[in-house]
Amino acid sequence: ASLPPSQRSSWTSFLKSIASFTGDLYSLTAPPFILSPISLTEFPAYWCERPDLFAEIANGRTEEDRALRVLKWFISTLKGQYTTRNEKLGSEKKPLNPILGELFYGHWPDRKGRGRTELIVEQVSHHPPITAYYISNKTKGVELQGHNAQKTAFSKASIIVKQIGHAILTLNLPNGAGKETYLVTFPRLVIAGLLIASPYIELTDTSYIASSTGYLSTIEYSGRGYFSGKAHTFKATVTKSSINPPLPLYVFEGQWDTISRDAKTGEEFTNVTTPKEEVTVAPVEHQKDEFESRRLWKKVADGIRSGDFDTASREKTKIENEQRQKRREEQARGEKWPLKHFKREENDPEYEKLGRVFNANPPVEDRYVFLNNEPEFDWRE
Ligand code: HCR
Repeated sequence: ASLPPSQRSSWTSFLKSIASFTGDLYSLTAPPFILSPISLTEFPAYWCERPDLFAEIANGRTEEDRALRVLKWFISTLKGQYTTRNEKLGSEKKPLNPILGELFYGHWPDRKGRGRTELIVEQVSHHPPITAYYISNKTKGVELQGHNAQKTAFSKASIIVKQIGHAILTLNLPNGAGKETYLVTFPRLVIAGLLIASPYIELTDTSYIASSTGYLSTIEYSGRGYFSGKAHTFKATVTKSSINPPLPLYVFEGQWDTISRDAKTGEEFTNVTTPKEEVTVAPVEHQKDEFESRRLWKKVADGIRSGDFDTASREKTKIENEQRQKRREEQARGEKWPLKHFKREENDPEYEKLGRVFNANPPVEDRYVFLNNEPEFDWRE
């Protein structure tokens, strides 16, 4: 992909501003062609675009079986999380920077008894941007609660994104047999392709899934030019803490955007070459809350989609000014914006406990606890 000549100089100055910057990328003004009409509050939907795999975690017969199913679900989300914009919009793009209190609600319908899965997202901080989410399949007793933030740096013509935050997957076992929890951490991102103005994501380093049952999945990522030489490569090693030394019980290898296999048997582990299921969202005219993402950004998104960047930028400035005004008024009254669905807590005991297994860095993190106040999902497909 080559850069449209009219955008060349704005892209170059955008790159220069990134190179000399170490704050959050959202606040930088980017050239129009790199703008996405989608807000970052929509991103947590990527966790569940294979709702069958999410639901099937509950069907695991043993602790080991369930740990493998959690790993399979996680790996199968990566293609959606990190390649969707390239597939849909031509390259990675700059998402809309959510406002404080922005909401995104959605669901995946019940099909073939898998249960209905619901998604609740709230932007719990604007600066730095932090997105909290709660995803649940009540029929199967599977829940995911987490928050995401990012720290960015510039190195060797790429943007390096360290993901901050974590998610806890809870599995409520049937017949009151207790629950299992899984701490999920996130990989580091490299945004490459900047010099040709065609950004794409490669994953690097290591992420973990640590289970309360003692199973640990260590997932190493690499791209072109590393150990396999192939893009989007991973190697997941599953160990159990009670087995000492921690010999690998399983190793899965392959591409997170296509297929991976059990390294010993060659049996297929993940396959994301089949279509995924996008989240169902109420049409804007049925969205009740003015903070619901697609309703809030409608005029900006329409402008970006139709190439009317003047309108997009005017509407965006309007929203940003209103926000600034709100914050000033709150400050004058000595108040803080009340979150709707989440409550921040300084420490996540689950993170601290399960994180010890792999020496999580940092050793302590905050959490956003879901308040169990589901919106009225009264709009139905
Ligand atoms: C880094 C990024 C915003 C954050 C996005 C995250 C990390 C959010 C959490 C999701 O679970 C996974 C995810 C996927 C995206 O790849 C990642 C975005 C990629 C680009 C965007 C930057 C803020 C935009 C930089 C501008 C570019 C394209 C030059």
